[in-house]
Amino acid sequence: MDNQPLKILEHYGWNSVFQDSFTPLAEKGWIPGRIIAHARGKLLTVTEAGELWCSIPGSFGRSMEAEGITYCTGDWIAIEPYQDNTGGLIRKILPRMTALKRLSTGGGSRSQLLAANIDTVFIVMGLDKNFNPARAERMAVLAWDSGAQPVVILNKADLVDDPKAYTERIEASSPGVPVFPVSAVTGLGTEDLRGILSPGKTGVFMGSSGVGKSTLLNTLAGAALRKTQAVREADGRGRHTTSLRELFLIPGLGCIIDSPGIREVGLSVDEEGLNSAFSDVVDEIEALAASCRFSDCTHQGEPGCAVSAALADGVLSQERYQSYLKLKREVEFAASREDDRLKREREKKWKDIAKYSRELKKREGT
Ligand SMILES: Nc1nc2c(ncn2[C@@H]2O[C@H](COP(=O)(O)OP(=O)(O)O)[C@@H](O)[C@H]2O)c(=O)[nH]1
Ligand SMILES: [Mg+2]
Ligand SMILES: [Zn+2]
Repeated sequence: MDNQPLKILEHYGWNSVFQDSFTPLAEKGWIPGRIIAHARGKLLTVTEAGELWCSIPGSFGRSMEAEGITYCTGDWIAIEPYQDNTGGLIRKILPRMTALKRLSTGGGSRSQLLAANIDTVFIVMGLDKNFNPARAERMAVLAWDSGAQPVVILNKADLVDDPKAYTERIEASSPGVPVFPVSAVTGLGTEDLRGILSPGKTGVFMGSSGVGKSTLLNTLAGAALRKTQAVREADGRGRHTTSLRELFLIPGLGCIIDSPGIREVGLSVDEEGLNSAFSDVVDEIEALAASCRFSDCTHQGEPGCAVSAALADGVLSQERYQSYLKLKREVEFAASREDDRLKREREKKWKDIAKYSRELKKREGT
């Protein structure tokens, strides 16, 4: 291609590979679009004509379920637009170039898929209390597995004396993964990050809540695209004020997916991570539990359960509650596995010690 300016969709990553798989679909009058957010079974997409909300036809939903496939932010899809262009229907998910998934814990659930068609996975850690080379390593495994290039961002470098020391530890434990110490607040090191993406490329932020992903997005964009935690606390309206959009186009830089749902789920989610990810659900359950008939109610169908009533009334989101329970089971499962592993290690250690002392005795005997 010569120096034609990029079309909108090309800025969003549209290329000849997607075009090839789309060509036969264009004949049906369908148009291509990229999912930039989804909520309550509706997809917000960007198309050559601008943003378009798409619905999922029942038949499509059923066939996705049957085939065990799902959509996620970053997917390219074929859309059948309504006559009046006020929306459309998703008709096909185009084959993905890459897909970031959480580690499979068995069973093909729809929440396994985190982001699609990404070039770079930015593993974001905070140099406050969030630094953990082992965790970076596990996240890098997920990233490599997705087909994208992992990059570690050590944010909040303004808070430590010697960022280089942290950089070296990651470089030692995660070979082949570039490491960037930055500060989203002072801007330190963020210029170096700009070289990673380019127009048409997509990165995704992965990392615990509070490490500064949204702040970094805003710093890179030079605009407040995403509300940050401090802002959210200040405006007193809680998490509901965050924008729905998850995939952001930063002119001249590329696209970045900043999704509250992508922390590090499926790695070693701990109780704390679970509670912070679902603080809204946890708070609501806690408040509701006071009205349950039984003080030791497990909210699993007991009579007079306020949580069940809230779910039935739609006061508590069924979808969110279910994903909370699912992750909670995962946490419990991971914890029990970890216990087993520690137990085995302990047993092996004692066996080794016993063997060693037998050998010592033998040697002494000779
Ligand atoms: N000192 C310092 N604080 C930061 C930096 N980046 C973000 N923060 C703060 O960390 C908190 C969480 O940031 P946020 O972007 O909401 O984190 P997210 O949950 O990963 O999106 C906010 O209070 C930010 O101001 C940084 O580079 N240095
Ligand atoms: Mg955020
Ligand atoms: Zn209950």
